[in-house]
Amino acid sequence: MILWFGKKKQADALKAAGAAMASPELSAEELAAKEAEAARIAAEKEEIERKVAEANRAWEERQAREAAEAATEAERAKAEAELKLLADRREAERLRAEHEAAARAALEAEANNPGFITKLGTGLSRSSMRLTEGLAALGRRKLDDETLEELEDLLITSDLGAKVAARVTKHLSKERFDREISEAEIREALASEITDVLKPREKIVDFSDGPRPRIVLFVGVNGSGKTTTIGKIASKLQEQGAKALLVAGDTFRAAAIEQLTVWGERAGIPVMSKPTGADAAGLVYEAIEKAREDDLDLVLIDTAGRLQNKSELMAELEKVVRVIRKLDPAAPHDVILVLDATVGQNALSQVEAFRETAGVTGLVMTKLDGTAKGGVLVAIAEAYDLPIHFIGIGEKAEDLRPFSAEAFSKALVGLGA
Ligand SMILES: Nc1nc2c(ncn2[C@@H]2O[C@H](COP(=O)(O)OP(=O)(O)OP(=O)(O)O)[C@@H](O)[C@H]2O)c(=O)[nH]1
Ligand SMILES: [Mg+2]
Repeated sequence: MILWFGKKKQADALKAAGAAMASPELSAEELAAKEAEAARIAAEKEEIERKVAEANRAWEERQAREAAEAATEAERAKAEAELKLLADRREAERLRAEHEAAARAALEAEANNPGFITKLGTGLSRSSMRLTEGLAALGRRKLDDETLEELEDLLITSDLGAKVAARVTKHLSKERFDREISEAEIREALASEITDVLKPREKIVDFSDGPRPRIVLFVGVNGSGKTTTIGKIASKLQEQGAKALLVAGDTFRAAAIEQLTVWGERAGIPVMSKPTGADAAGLVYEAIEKAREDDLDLVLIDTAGRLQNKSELMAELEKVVRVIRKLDPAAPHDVILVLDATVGQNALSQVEAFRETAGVTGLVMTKLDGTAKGGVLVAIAEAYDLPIHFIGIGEKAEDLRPFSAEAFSKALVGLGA
């Protein structure tokens, strides 16, 4: 009875303690074994839970570590890419500078080549003749007021302009007044003075540089040499492998279109044209769009010759410039005024008018062969802050030369020939 009661009490106690399925029939050993088993299972479960938690923690730690590693790697790759980009840019810049320096050196060598100066001198012989003869007449003389006055007159009549004439003689008198001076010395001194006036205007243009497509507009009075100059430049560009397009913007005359086409064919550079009478501005618009599509380097646009005092024609030129600006506000990138040296002092008013209308950025002077008026280039250089890119000394492709202040000055005073 007591035992029974004891068993029941034990069973109740077990029940109360939450022991599962305690059986009143189990003996004390069995109960102890069961308890031990339950404890073992609980311990095992706890061990498994601990292991799972540990595994989870390890996994989470690994995840975090891997994420951190990936972030570091991404940072490193980004920094590396940035460094590479910087190095690439530096290299491209270095190559560009190297190319530019080489092109400049080649052009300068060409402009200062003694053979060229001799040729320019021969070309400029008529320009230099008046000066040369005059200088020879001055002979070996004392540089007194009378000689200086004669020299000043000589320079004025050689189209150098009153301002340059006064400046040069004043400078000469400061340095050598009242001293014996030989003809050769006068020439040397004169060449040096003229070089000083021209030097700031010396600017060799490198069409391979700058924006793409670089849009270059040629303007000037009738017959100044625009079409020929474009043709000569096209020949050079072809040699240098530029991808260019010539535009026959002189739609007034059939002969003009044909003339440019001949130059283009000779140089192997395409020419875009429209029938005579077509709107020049429209043609120019289409040409620039095409150059963009074809990813060309250069567009050289010829225009019809127009006298600077014909306001209607000047307005038409303004329209061409306006249309170009609509496509690209920075264009035309060059507006090159082509001047004919034979017109002498009239060239000054051409510069003034075309600068106003078309925003001239640079000059070319043609026909320096066979004129007595080449000195006007010095007057222009004195009056206008405009670079002189090229000079023309004949009708052939090779007769367009980069402008060199020194070569020109020497040839003008008869030192080159
Ligand atoms: N001697 C010499 N002749 C040149 C030179 N440049 C151009 N010419 C000649 O001058 C003439 C006129 O040249 P173009 O190129 O047709 O002149 P343009 O400015 O296009 O003339 P328009 O289209 O009528 O306005 C041509 O016979 C050329 O061969 C040069 O430097 N020296
Ligand atoms: Mg022409």
